[in-house]
Amino acid sequence: MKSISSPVVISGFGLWTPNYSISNEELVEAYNQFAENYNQQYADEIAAGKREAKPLSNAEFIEKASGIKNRFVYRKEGALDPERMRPYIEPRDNDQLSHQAEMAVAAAKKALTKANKAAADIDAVIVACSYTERAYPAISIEVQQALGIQGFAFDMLVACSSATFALQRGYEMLTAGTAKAVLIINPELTSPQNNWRDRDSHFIFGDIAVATIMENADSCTSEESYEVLSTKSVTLFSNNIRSNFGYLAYTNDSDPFGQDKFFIQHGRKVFKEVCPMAVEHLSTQLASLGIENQQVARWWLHQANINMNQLIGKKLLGREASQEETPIILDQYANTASAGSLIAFNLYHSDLKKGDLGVICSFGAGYSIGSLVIRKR
Ligand code: CO8
Repeated sequence: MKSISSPVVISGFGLWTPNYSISNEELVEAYNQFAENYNQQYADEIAAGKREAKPLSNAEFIEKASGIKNRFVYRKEGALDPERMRPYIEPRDNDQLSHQAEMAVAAAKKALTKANKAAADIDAVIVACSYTERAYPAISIEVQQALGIQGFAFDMLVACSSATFALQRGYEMLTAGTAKAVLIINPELTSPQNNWRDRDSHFIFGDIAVATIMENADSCTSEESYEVLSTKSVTLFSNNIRSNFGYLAYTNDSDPFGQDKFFIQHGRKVFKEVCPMAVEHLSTQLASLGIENQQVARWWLHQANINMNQLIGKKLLGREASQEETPIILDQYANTASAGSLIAFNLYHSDLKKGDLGVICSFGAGYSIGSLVIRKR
């Protein structure tokens, strides 16, 4: 173990975007065709009150209710086929790089370049996201091998807060001296868990991978870095965002592809309960550092819903927050589970000046809230 002296910094970051995207219009057209086919197929049962008709979706509603106009997807094939309504992701042999590892490696390479680091400089890898495509061997260990990193790796799942909670674990390892440089990757492959046949949620998610390098300031050679001033997390159990997908389906004879196995939420309740929690969480954290909310130059907030972010921004600042202060990336990327705040960070940072303060914050399923206060060096 080394002795601890120098502060922890974020020294590299990278964003990998899939090749395919789906606009609201394309999504709605496919869903509505599926719904009409369904309603026709079950017309008698629907008329007899034995089955509910599928309601139609609407692109204007989606944009107004969520701020989403587009989403990137790892695979587009199949997702817009009214007869299928789920992407086709081809199976791979055990000796091929798995899908999520491929996404993770692509983002990791960008972060390593930005941090001016080689694989030999890293000794810990965390893959943190809402789902991993298998339980073991860990995706992180596969990524570690693919990049040629010596040391240790592990996966962690905290839904929307996977990214911020993983950054916090990286911070702690560097503070404790149990790692010298940590690679944190969030390969959010959400499209397989999206219920493409459900009008209320089919528009919400997109796929993406982000990666971050953390190290102590004394080893940092990056042209751009951010000192971590504080980390804070809180969790509070709620069933308002839930998926029952899991390995018990085989033993309790439930349908492994049943409705409850997808992402399900009570969006209004989430909105109402999580916004005040996030405001309180962030205001308290900043106050403990002697920082007033108005002194923060940029808030890289979780990206689930534009109205939510505007409300949180207003409560934090006591006035409307600008796009510059609380950048929104939902229009192009949709909700990318834990990656949203870091997409915003990757896209909206270059104008910050030395000494500027920023906050990275996630909020959502769990419930969970995770935040880091950082300062540009
Ligand atoms: N088209 C047309 N009408 C629609 C549609 C649609 N697609 N969907 C719903 N409607 C209808 C509703 O049925 C309702 O009709 P009625 O008034 O007749 O009952 C009406 O529109 C209004 O519906 P809502 O009240 O539900 O609409 P809202 O304005 O509340 O918007 C949202 C819905 C967008 C879902 C909103 O509530 C929201 O975003 N809330 C916040 C949710 C949130 O933050 N969730 C956290 C997300 S979880 C997460 O980030 C990670 C989870 C783990 C990853 C999972 C990977 C898959």
